[in-house]
Amino acid sequence: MPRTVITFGTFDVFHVGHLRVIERAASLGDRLVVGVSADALNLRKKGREPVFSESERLAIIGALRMVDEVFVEESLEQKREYIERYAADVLVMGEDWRGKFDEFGDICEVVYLPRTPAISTTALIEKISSSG
Ligand code: C2G
Repeated sequence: MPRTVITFGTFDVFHVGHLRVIERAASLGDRLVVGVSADALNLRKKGREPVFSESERLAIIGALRMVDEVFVEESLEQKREYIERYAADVLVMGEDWRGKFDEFGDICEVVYLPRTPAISTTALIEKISSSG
């Protein structure tokens, strides 16, 4: 049976930290499904619009060769539904979410991966906006 991995993220202003987590998630199974946060979810969660729209972020993630399928993550509360819909065997999240999704351990394996140090969308936005 092929092993399906699912992961979630905003992936705004795509950078190498995003690439590394997707590569590591893909290496844990045979098929990788990625839920990309909806613009509305982002606004609720972070209080600002992403730089790249949901359709742009979806296009970028979907074009990666490690990614087999992408979908829009409409709400954080639907995780169980998404795991079941895509028949995921493994849920991968960055360690900033450690402990938050342990409840899904009854239907899949839950893995938290370390973040790539010293890079973030917020830091990039600040760097770009102060470079002009
Ligand atoms: N990431 C990383 N290293 C960084 C930055 C990000 O490993 N330096 C990882 C995060 O841990 C996460 C993924 O990249 O696994 C996407 O990060 P975000 O876009 O910040 O995702 P987030 O807004 O936390 O959305 O359902 C949960 C949300 O959709 C997660």
